[in-house]
Amino acid sequence: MKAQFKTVNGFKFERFQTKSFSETELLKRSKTYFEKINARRTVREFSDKPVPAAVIRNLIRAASSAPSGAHKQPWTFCVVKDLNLKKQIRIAAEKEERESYENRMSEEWLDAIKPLQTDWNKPFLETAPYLIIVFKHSYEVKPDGTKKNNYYVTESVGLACGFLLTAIHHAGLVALTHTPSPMNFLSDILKRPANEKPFLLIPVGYPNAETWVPRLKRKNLKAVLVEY
Ligand code: IYR
Repeated sequence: MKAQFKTVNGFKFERFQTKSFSETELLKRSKTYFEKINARRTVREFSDKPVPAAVIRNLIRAASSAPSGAHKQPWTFCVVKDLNLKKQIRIAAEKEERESYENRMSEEWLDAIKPLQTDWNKPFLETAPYLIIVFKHSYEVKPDGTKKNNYYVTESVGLACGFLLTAIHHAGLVALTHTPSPMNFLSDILKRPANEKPFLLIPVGYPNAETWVPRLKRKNLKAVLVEY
């Protein structure tokens, strides 16, 4: 298909065309994809088996293709492979997590995550070959030092993380959506500028040869869907 362009009020548009499938094909494709994505699990037991850096770069490309408010793409993906940095992150995260588990989280919260059997120990922060730390840009700084707004930043970065998780699963790797709290230590260790705030810490790699995950049930369609 030859590329087509037009100009609207001085702004360039390009023709977008996508393949049209029959209803039978739509049904089959949507079901196949559901089955594939439904097999994704959050994993906490990582193998230290290396993953090529080029794979991780493609995953970040996929994540960064997510829609964002005013197409600002208000995100940075920090990919940490360096063993010393991973160790620093583990030590800092475990310090915060220990304080959270022992003093900051309510009984109700601790009770809610009991089925996951997590605690403040985070060995995966060193075992996983990569840590992807996602930062959201609350605003941008122009070359002259003035601030420029971003829009729907949390929604946008949430979408990019969703894209990242599906890309990781599709590639055949596993991930953990880890939220050490508070996360400011990541800005310090990774020396991020003041307009970037840590959003999610995502260890990525292969699962352990023997990996166990909580036996969780997902809500059925009836519980999550309202048809009008
Ligand atoms: N952030 C802590 C605790 C934790 C909180 C929730 I909500 C979870 O779904 C799982 C864990 C941790 O990562 O251990």
